[in-house]
Amino acid sequence: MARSNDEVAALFHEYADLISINGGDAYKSRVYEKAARSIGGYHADVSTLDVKGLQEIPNVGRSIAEKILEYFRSGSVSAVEELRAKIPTGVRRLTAIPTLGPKKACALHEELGISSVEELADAIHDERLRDLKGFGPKTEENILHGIELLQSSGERALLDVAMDLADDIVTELSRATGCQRCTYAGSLRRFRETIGDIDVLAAADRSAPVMRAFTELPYVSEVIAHGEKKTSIRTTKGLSVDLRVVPPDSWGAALQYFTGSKAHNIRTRELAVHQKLKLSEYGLFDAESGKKIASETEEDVYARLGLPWIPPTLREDRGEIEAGLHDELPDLVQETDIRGDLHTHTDLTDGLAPLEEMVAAAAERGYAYYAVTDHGPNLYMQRMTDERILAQRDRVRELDGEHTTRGRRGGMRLLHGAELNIGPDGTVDWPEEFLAGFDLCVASVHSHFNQGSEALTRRIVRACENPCVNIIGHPTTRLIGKRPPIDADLEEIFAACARTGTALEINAHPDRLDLRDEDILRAKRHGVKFSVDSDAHATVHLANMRYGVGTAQRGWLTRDDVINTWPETRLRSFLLKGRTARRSRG
Ligand code: DGT
Ligand code: CA
Ligand code: CA
Ligand code: ZN
Repeated sequence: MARSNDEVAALFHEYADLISINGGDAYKSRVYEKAARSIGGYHADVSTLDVKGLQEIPNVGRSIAEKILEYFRSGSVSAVEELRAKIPTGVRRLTAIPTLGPKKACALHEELGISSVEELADAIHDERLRDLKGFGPKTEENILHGIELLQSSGERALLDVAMDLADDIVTELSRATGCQRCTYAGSLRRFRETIGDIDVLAAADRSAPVMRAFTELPYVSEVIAHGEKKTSIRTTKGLSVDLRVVPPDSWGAALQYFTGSKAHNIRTRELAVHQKLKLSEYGLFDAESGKKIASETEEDVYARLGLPWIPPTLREDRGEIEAGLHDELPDLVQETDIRGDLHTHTDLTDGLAPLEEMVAAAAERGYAYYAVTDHGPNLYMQRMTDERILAQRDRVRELDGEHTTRGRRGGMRLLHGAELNIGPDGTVDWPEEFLAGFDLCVASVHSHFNQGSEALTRRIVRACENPCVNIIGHPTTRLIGKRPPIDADLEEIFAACARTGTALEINAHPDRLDLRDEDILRAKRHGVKFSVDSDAHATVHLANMRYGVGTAQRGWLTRDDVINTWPETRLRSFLLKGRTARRSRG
């Protein structure tokens, strides 16, 4: 995806925040908020558009279009700079706390002179917030929670941010003189949910030209270390990148080493020692004679240790070594196995693109089926009505099978669904008679995150017991670095899913990745099935599927575990759930 769109979106999000911090009008702030979302989800690269082209983006008018042009012309937008200058950096630092809004941040700065996250934490512990209007013990607890989240996510980047950058670096370095191979390794190759730093590996006989190409990348803000074997840089966005250049014949050993994880490497090294071998980033050697035994490919290295090649997403020392030794590694689900997306939105609710565009983009991805699941009426701001959803259903039926995807007989099948809201008591938007008219229903929690554990658990179990609910969307509702997972009893929910034939979603949005890998592993033991979905609100989000599949792999899932890899007939019979029994009885 075009990075310039993300840049401009981030700038306008900040501008919207600055407007509210400054006590500006809420309407204006919302206008920029909306524009930011539209730009982030727009299919064309905004840096290539003129004033007219820019105004074709939903929610972008002339004045916003001009600010975008100004940004690409001069590197900044004067209106944004003016507000930045007005607001003390201390206040801006405070708004980095995900649970603290701009108004409260301002009050803290003005009333108590607090201008850093640390000062705020101290003030809460000294109970100095108690006297401020609008700050109760509950607010304090929320703020402390936010500070914890902020500090635990630390400097780690979200997966998509790191991946976009790494893809770009690998493309650039591959063009450098003498570069024979280049790829990313480390946590990124393992698809961890957040990335500490990017590790890039290149193979070349002479490292200097590759190192030079690296330090000359346009977004390098600082060269931290510069050497023959390893160079480290920091980018303008604050992310660090390590590049190692190795001789072509040690490629496999180096890739194995720098992919990690550290825990996995320790285990592979132990295996080597037991066989009187020595494993390092240079190769696998005979411990006594020092003779090199394997190094060119990862497959060679693993084979000489008595292991099959282990997929990077499994390399966390969670049993993959034992499984490998017994030839019991799972046949992991791949992105190419995915036949369709089962949770997506259109502009009928909070999506950015009309139905026709979403469907065309899905067909472009080669899907055999595709579900449209806009929000039900209980998220009141979405203004859904029975008439509107039924009108959408008619349109979906008309488009069903109309897109023929390359290499497939017959057209892409469309499923008409909805994303229901699981209310505080576990009920959902529509009565069963109405729900039975949908091909599938996703149901998710969107509010009341702080109910007690028992109430939260009962709430989701009740949704599972609804015969029309097929998938629990973003099951723990966490937002990485922003909102913790809800405190429900997951084991009980997993058991309910398995018992009722309800799938759990692996939401592929890089802010969510929900369920997370460890929970997937636990759920799988209960026999739960999963649906890997993009939850796309724009055509460009459909491509987030790769992060969902990576997460599914980290949870050891195979095709059989993932319902949207199944042929359409098997999927449809899973989706009937309790509805058949009800129909034949009734
Ligand atoms: P990150 O950057 O925190 O997201 O996680 P990684 O896994 O990318 O860690 P990083 O960048 O420190 O190191 C890259 C890989 O290099 C790591 O996955 C395994 C390998 N490695 C680094 N330090 C050690 C070490 O002390 N021992 C062993 N065996 N391997 C190491
Ligand atoms: Ca790393
Ligand atoms: Ca590193
Ligand atoms: Zn959704």
